[in-house]
Parts: sequence; structure tokens; C-alpha cells
Amino acid sequence: MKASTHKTACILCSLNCGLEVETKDKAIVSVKGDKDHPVSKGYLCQKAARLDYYQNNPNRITKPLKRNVAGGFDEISWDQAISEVAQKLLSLKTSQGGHSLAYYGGGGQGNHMGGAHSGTLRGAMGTRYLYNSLAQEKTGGFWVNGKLFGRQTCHPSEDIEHSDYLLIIGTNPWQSHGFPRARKELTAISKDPARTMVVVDPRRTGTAKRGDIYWSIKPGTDAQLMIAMIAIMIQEELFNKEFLAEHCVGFDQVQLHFGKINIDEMIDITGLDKDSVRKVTRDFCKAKAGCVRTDLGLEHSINSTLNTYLSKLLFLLPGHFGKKGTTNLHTSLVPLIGHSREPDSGAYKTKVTGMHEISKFFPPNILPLEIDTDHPERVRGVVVDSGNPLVTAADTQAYEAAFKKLELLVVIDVALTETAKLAHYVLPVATQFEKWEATFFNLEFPENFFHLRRPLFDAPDTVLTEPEIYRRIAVAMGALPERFPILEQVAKLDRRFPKLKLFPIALAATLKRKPHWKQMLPIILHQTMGKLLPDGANVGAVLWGSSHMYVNEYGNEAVEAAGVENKGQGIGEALFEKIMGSPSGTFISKHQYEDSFQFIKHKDSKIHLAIDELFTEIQNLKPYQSSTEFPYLLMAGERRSYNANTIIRNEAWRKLDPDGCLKIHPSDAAREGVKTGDEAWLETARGHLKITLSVTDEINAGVLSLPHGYGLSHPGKADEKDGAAVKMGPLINSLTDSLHCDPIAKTPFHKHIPARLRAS
Ligand SMILES: Nc1nc2c(c(=O)[nH]1)N[C@H]1C(S)=C(S)[C@@H](COP(=O)(O)OP(=O)(O)OC[C@H]3O[C@@H](n4cnc5c(=O)[nH]c(N)nc54)[C@H](O)[C@@H]3O)O[C@H]1N2
Ligand SMILES: Nc1nc2c(c(=O)[nH]1)N[C@H]1C(S)=C(S)[C@@H](COP(=O)(O)OP(=O)(O)OC[C@H]3O[C@@H](n4cnc5c(=O)[nH]c(N)nc54)[C@H](O)[C@@H]3O)O[C@H]1N2
Ligand code: SF4
Ligand SMILES: [Mo]
Repeated sequence: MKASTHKTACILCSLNCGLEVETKDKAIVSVKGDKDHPVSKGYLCQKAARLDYYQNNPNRITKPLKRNVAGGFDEISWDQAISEVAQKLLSLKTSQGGHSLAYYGGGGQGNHMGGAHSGTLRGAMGTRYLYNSLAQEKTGGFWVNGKLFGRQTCHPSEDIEHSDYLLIIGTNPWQSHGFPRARKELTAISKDPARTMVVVDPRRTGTAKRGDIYWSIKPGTDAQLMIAMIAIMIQEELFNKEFLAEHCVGFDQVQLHFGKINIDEMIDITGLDKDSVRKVTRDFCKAKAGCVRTDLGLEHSINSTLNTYLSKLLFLLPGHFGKKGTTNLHTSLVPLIGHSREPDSGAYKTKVTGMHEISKFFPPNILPLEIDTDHPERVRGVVVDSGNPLVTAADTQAYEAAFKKLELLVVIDVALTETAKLAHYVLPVATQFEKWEATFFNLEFPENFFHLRRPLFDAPDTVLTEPEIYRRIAVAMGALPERFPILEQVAKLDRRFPKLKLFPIALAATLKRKPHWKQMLPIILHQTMGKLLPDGANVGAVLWGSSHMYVNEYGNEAVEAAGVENKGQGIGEALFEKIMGSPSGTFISKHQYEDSFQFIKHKDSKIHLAIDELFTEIQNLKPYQSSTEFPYLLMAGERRSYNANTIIRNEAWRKLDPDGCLKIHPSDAAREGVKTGDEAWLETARGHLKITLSVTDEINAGVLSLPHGYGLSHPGKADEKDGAAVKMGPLINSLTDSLHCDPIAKTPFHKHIPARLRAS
């Protein structure tokens, strides 16, 4: 077959850069940046070049599998798979209650359509247990956002492109991105003498090398650094009085807590230069457009939730908010997260550990504890979609033990993953290039965008999409009818006469009669309006509902300003049509910077600066004392040029670093008597791994770093156990412990793991 060119997006990180790919037969043969993508504008990083290693993957599964008594898998029909899974879910729900069932995942870096339709499955299961990777990194920050801005759904977006003073703390966008066109933006800032970039990291990263100022901080002391900076702002009165008076409450309490901090003592803990910290703080406050960008270096370190709070006070006190080049709140077409109540005011809590829900999620760190117990209300059945917790959640051993005790484990994936290997049923899905897909990582402001991607290939006949799997299970459980004949008829009329709003009226009447279907609305849309969308784009129907809601929430003006033309069909309808008709993605709204203040959800429309729980943490803060037993601090999960979570399972994809080396400082290597290429044992209180060393002065003495996303098994390779794992790189979560996590959000302290080396 001749090669043909198509628009799609990269699925390897949350930026989802627009791509123009050439396909031939069943393969992606070339990859270029799509200049028409509204945000990435043709930008790409090196990881996208060989995406075919995802599409054509030797671990691919295309038939439903059922575990047999010998521990292997038998291929079964979809009818058998759906009816047995439905019957087992129903039986656990009836005998033990819906809370004996949990759902894990719902989407990765490139696919959120499954998650958007998964409420139907959870509704049928009767559970609120939604475990998700976001709750092993971002939920502490979401909880803080809820306190500051009124709802956990209020999400800040950094306008790095226009900032003139950028603090980068605990992230390496040169490798991990995290904001659009990261390398281009970092290069632009580093070349512009009028703009300043300060990078705070215990490793001299690609980002640090481009910084005007690099602070080589002692790991896990960022809280002390930020407390010192906030105290400098308070004690030297560098804060923005007008901004605080107009837009914030609770500043007096912040003043009280930080006014008495001993700044020099705090800076001493971080190992940084006092004059430099003072000067940067002053310059940052004076800057026209100051911005703070953080990520896992703060969230996966000790004081995780506190760190996210402090990093927000850093930009709020000088008033670097609601303006060009600062931080703003952004809109969401389909919100990625929800809002949950506070622990002390009716939050939903898990039955075994009593963990409270945050932004509708539960943290992967507690799931093994909720399963592996005699507690009568333990979790007994789990459905995993688009996640590989055996490898990516903390504490592989705890997960393995817990998952082996489950009465039902169902894994929905494109590949036979480590988690799938433990499942009772494995349900194969179309890859992200074989179905209509999108993510809800649309975090831009003032102009936000959306990209609905078309399939590049036909899916094999024997796989389904996630929404279709959820629908079939829910129907088999008796939670939803097979068809909605009246709504289907009305949808047909509505497509011809959208102005009459016949379908919204019929839908509202249906939901009034059956309010429990609200959670299943995306599947109802998928089965009615969705059937009328061209080229099998059923999942697009959820965007029809979202487009109307988006206009209701954010107003016509901002949507029209983004170039969405109302040609008489109504602006919500016009937005939907624009999304459906834009293969490169499209802008969906354009706001004014001041609109950011309107997105604050507190009744008084102000930012509430004081968080009592975290003031208490500050008072009790103690610096980490290293132990003689485990003298190093391991940062378990570095982003490198060839890792991308566990999305690509073929090591041939990696042009560099096939072993996923452990980085170590030359002085430590000399003391240990090791050199680059040597193997050694790395030991933590939880486990040990054989690793290959890479000696580099990029990293601080006393600190070690291993990459994320390695440790996968591969056909033809021995299943990893200890030394054999080296072949596929280190399975880092065999070194981490479920209990080593944040007290509020239970996010893991992966960047702060006491460790030691032993000669191999
Ligand atoms: N190449 C690549 N890119 C990715 C991914 C990938 O797998 N590969 N994954 C994506 C995902 S899911 C995420 S969440 C993001 C994460 O993106 P990042 O958070 O940027 O990634 P990391 O490399 O894990 O950690 C960032 C930095 O934190 C530093 N750090 C460690 N401990 C400390 C500390 O105590 N203080 C400070 N200040 N810094 C510290 C590390 O040295 C590291 O440079 O990346 C995304 N992008
Ligand atoms: N120690 C340590 N652990 C970490 C981290 C760390 O830094 N250190 N980082 C953490 C972070 S930030 C994250 S985000 C997580 C990521 O970890 P996970 O949430 O587990 O996500 P992925 O590795 O992206 O795995 C996605 C799964 O989706 C499957 N998949 C791909 N396409 C599709 C599809 O279309 N449909 C379905 N159903 N499945 C599909 C893939 O085969 C893979 O099994 O890892 C976390 N784990
Ligand atoms: S991995 Fe690179 S190309 Fe792919 S979305 Fe992220 S930044 Fe873009
Ligand atoms: Mo992540």
C-alpha cells in the first residue's frame, strides 16, 4: 500500500504535541510536528520519532484472555468475557457491597476517552473507589487549590512564554516538558538578557544548564527554602499590598507565621547561599511577570503537599497572578478532576485505611492496604484500565501480594503488562491510533484548545474500545438498557434542527425520570447522538454535551473570541462542530487575563491564603537526618530522553541508556570503588536491585538517581527477578514502600528514598 499522511498527536507525555505522520500498511513510518496544531505549532521532542514501537508492539493483545488453572491464559470470546466479568462484579457487589470493588486508571498520557466514559462502569459496580496516577503526584496540590481558590477543580496554569522571571523548582522541563514547546521556551529565556531563570534541583539538569542561576539544593529541603523566601517577602515587606488587599484574605495569618521565621537558619538547612536567596527573592518580587514552575521534585519529595502550598504562596504574595506572564486559572472543556469534601466535613473515606477522597480520586499508595487485610470491608475486585500499577505504583511487592489475593482482577490494556499477567481476565482494546481519542490535558490560558484525534488505522476485529467494554458490562449487569430507542429518534431530528434543542430537552426529561443515569450520561450520548457522528466517532458525543456546558460556564464571548462562529446553530453547537471538524485541534476560548479572578470559586471571589493544617506542618518541620545504614538519598524516577512512563514496551525504542543507569557523583563512586558501566546492588529498606552505574558530576554527592518507566518484561527476555532485571532496566518500585508518603494526600516520596550500595 502507498504511504499516506495523517494528523494525530504524540501520546508520550501530557503535552500531546500535534503530529503529521506518514503511515504505510499498519505502520507509522515517519513523524513530523504538525504546524497547524494550535499550541505545539510544529514542536516535537526526540521521543516521538519512533512511535511505531507503541503501535506495533510485541506485547500486543488482540483477544480477550481468561486465566486458567495452570496459571496461563486461554483465549475466550467477548460474549464469555463480558458475561463472566459482569456476573462476578455483580456477585461481589451483592454479597459484599459496591465498596468491595475498585477502579484503577482511566487514561494515560494520550487517552482519556475511556476515563470519560468510565462512570458507567463505576455506577454499575456501585463504587466510589477511583484510584488514579494523578493521586500519586498531584492530589496534594489539588487539595491546596481547593483551599486557596474554593474548589479542587480550580487549576493554575503558568504563562511561561511571557514570564520575565521564572523560578523552576523540582522539575526538569528540558526532558519532561510539562508546558508547551518547553525546549524552545527555555532556550528563549536563557538567551534573553532581560529575562531571568532560576533552577532549583539537586542535579545539574538540562534545564539547570540553561538557567541564569542554578541552586544545587540538598534534596528534600525545598520546604525550608520556600519558607525562607516567603519569610524574606514578609520581613522585608516585598509583598504586593494592593493585590493582597483586593484579591486575598488570610494574609494576616501568613504574616504571623512567617514573620517570626529565622531566615538564616532555614537557608542553612538547604545548603544554599544566603545572599543569593535574598537577592533572587527581591528580584522575583520586583519582576513584572514572575512565574513559578514545579513538578515531581516537590510532589515526590518529603513535605509534598506543604511544598505545593509554599510554591503557590511564592507567586501569590508578590501578586504574580491574573496577569500576562504569571499564573492564571484556566478553563476545562472536560474537567480532568472533580471536587471532594474536606476530611472533617463529610469527605467520602475508604473503609480500611480511612483515606479521604481528593478531587474524586484515591491514592495508589493505599490500595494494597485496602486489599491485603482481613478487614470485612476490604477491596476484593479491581478493574484496571490504562495503568500498570505493578510497575508504576509504589511498592511492587505489596501490589503483587495484594493483587494475588483479589477475587477478581480485570485489566483493560493494549498489552500484556506486568499487571495484566496477574489478572483473571485481560480485555484487549484498540490502540490510541486505532480509535478516536483525546486527552483533557488542555491547561492553557488565556487561549485554551482541544484536540480530538482521528484513528490512523482500523482496529483488529477482535478488540473493542473502552467505552464499548464499559457499556457491555453495564448492560450485562442490568444497570443500563441495550438501546435507547426514543432518544435515538430524537437525536436524529436534533441533528437536522439543532436550534429546536429537541435532544437536550428529551435528555433532561429522561434524566429526571432516572437520575441515577446521570453518571452514565457519556455512554447514553455514545449510544444515541454518537451513532450519528461520522466515521464511527461515537466518543465525540461526550464533547457535544461538554461544548454546551463549556459555553454555559464560560460565556459566549470567550468562545467567539477564539474564532468559533455562530452561524445560527447556537454557540455550543458551533463549538462542537469546530472540534469535530479540526483534525489538528482548535482553540476553544480566548479570555482576558483578568478573567482568571472570575474562576475563583470561593463565595467572596477571593484567594484564601491561610491553610491551618499546613501552618501546623511548618511548625513541626524537621530537617531530614541521614542514617549510617542508608547513607544515600535515591531519587527513584528521573525523566530521561528515552523513558515515557510504561507506554512503549520495546527497549529497541531507546537510542540511549538501555540499562537505565544509576547516576552517582564521582566522589561517591571513588569511595565505593566503582566506575561507569560497573554493576552493583542498590538496597533500600524495602528491596534491592542490581543496577548499572553511570558516574557523573551532574548529580550532587550523596544523591543517586534512577529513571522511571523501566523494569518491564519483554517477550524473549527472562521475567525479571533480581539480577535478570538489569536486562530491561531497573524496576524501581521494588525499592519503594507504600507507607513512605505524604500524610495528607498519600503521594509517594519517590525522590527521597534512603539507600545504600553493595558491590555485586
Ligand atoms: N522523558 C519523559 N518525560 C516525561 C515523562 C517520562 O516518563 N519521560 N513522564 C511525564 C510525567 S507522567 C510527569 S508527572 C512529568 C514529571 O516531570 P518532572 O517532575 O520534571 O520529572 P522528574 O525527572 O521526575 O523530576 C524532576 C526533577 O526533580 C529533581 N528533584 C529530585 N529531588 C528533588 C528535591 O528534593 N528538590 C528539588 N528541587 N528537586 C528535586 C530531579 O533531579 C529532577 O530533575 O514528566 C512527564 N514527562
Ligand atoms: N518510583 C516511581 N514511580 C512512579 C513515578 C516516579 O517518578 N517514580 N512516576 C509516576 C507518575 S508521575 C506516573 S504519571 C505514573 C504512570 O504510570 P501509569 O499510570 O501506570 O501509566 P503508564 O505507564 O502511562 O501506563 C499506561 C498503561 O496504559 C496502556 N495503554 C496504552 N494505550 C492504551 C489504550 O489506548 N487503552 C488502554 N486501556 N491502555 C492503554 C499501556 O500499555 C500501559 O500499560 O507512574 C508513576 N510511578
Ligand atoms: S513526548 Fe515530546 S513530542 Fe511527545 S508530547 Fe511530549 S513533548 Fe511532545
Ligand atoms: Mo505523572
